[in-house]
Amino acid sequence: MLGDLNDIMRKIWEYILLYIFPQPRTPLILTASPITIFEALPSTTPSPPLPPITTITNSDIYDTYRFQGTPSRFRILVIGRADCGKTTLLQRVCNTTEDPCIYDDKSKDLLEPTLARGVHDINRPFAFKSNPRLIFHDSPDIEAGDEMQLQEVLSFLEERTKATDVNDQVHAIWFCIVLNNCRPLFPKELEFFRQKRAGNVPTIVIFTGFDDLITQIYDIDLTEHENRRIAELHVEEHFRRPLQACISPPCADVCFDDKDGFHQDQVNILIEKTTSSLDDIALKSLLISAQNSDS
Ligand SMILES: Nc1nc2c(ncn2[C@@H]2O[C@H](COP(=O)(O)OP(=O)(O)OP(=O)(O)O)[C@@H](O)[C@H]2O)c(=O)[nH]1
Ligand SMILES: [Mg+2]
Repeated sequence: MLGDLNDIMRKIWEYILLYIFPQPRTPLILTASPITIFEALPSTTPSPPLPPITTITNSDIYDTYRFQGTPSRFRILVIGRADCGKTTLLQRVCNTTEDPCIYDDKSKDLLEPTLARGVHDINRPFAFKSNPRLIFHDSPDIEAGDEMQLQEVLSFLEERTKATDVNDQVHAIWFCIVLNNCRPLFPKELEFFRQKRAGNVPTIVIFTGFDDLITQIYDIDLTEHENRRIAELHVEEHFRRPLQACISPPCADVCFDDKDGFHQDQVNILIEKTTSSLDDIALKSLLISAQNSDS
């Protein structure tokens, strides 16, 4: 009896698809048709519960949960090889030459400047006095040693994802990669982008040493502009494209070099790209005001 009804329903549905909505006609439409509701029903069930109009996914629940509270600190995880220019970058962002201070997560206070304690200990956040609302975590050098360093970074991200206070969550990752003609991407750098990471925190890649790359590939028969252009193509082919092909690619990237006079422009681009990669409006405005502020 139910089988007959199903046959009739299926024929009506196919007729509708064939003559009323001839294109596109995919098997997916058929499986999503009302017929499947009847098929799933045992004959004793009185009436089927109506399917929800909007399906709320785990990720929706997570997003709502993730951005609870009002952010007053913008937290950035900085990743990169040793000596790749992380501190230089952060000093430029904060427009300072001072040493960073350890940030105490409990008292929400800046402790004395101490370079040695803060740097490379991912669990010891630090900040600059000039921009105390920008909190940084410096990762261990993921390229050094074994798998431990990368695991430490991934575990740290997972842990911070569980934080209920929005201020304790990591809001962005700045991943520094040194541009080098001879050594493009390192295996563990690529590995980071090949992993599904907890929290889906937006990652911006900062290519440092663009000036060094130009020097490495410099051709005296070409103009300054042409050499720069070739360096840009090199970045595209050997760095940007392989990263974009990964399962968790960066949201954006920006090139940094040591040329005086360009620093502020580069910082502005980095802040703009980081802001664009954020979904939360409160975090966007916090980043902009925290970077500009000196209080
Ligand atoms: N040519 C060039 N040199 C740079 C650039 N960025 C940083 N440097 C230099 O690279 C050296 C290392 O910079 P740091 O900022 O100390 O690098 P770091 O990643 O913080 O180093 P560690 O904390 O020791 O891992 C310094 O001498 C910087 O002046 C860049 O874009 N181009
Ligand atoms: Mg440093």
